[in-house]
Amino acid sequence: MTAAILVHLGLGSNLGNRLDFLNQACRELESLPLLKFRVSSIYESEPLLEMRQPKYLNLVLCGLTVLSPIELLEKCQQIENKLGRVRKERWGSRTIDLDILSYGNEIIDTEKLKIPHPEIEKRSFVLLPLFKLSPDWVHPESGTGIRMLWGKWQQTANELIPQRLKLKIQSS
Ligand code: A4P
Ligand code: MG
Repeated sequence: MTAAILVHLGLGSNLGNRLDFLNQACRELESLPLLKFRVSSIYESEPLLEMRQPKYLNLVLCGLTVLSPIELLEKCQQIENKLGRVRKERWGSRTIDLDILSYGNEIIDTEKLKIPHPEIEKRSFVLLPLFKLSPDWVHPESGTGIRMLWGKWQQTANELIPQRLKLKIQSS
């Protein structure tokens, strides 16, 4: 039997009914299935690089999967398409964005898939929910714990910290 792997995913939405898109994406991901599914609080964050875009709702979730990394990426892209994501420009507005943050301790560096996600350390909307959800998470490449990574971001970045909202994901 294939061993199940713990994966962490980052979700973001900044178009339309953002909460609804996050809810739908969570429902789809949980039924992949992702076992022992857990989800962080929902945070509102400013778009990266002060792009002229609506604010994002972001969250991080985790669960156990028997899918391979590529199979998981394909499932994520199918869910993005199903929820009406249109790809126009890199970092453009989107109904839903699903990024694989980590897949166990694996390091993958291909054109199609980079794990851990290369931008984790720079992104407060990933670091903060990841820290709250899985405080023991360790970056597979650097071996640095999430507490340290989040502390470092707060010392060095000159950006607003994402705001935790009282909104909740409806469990399926
Ligand atoms: N890809 C490679 N590695 C991965 C991975 N680990 N997870 C490839 C998911 N996809 C991965 O992604 C482009 C390609 O990346 C995919 O075809 C896949 O093969 P995409 O989702 O089509 O394009 P994108 O999302 O516009 O590009 P990218 O580089 O993934 O952007 P990000 O990093 O997702 O940034 N501001 C706030 N506040 N909150 C946000 O959530 N998100 C973005 C998008 C910009 N600004 C934001 C937020
Ligand atoms: Mg993406």
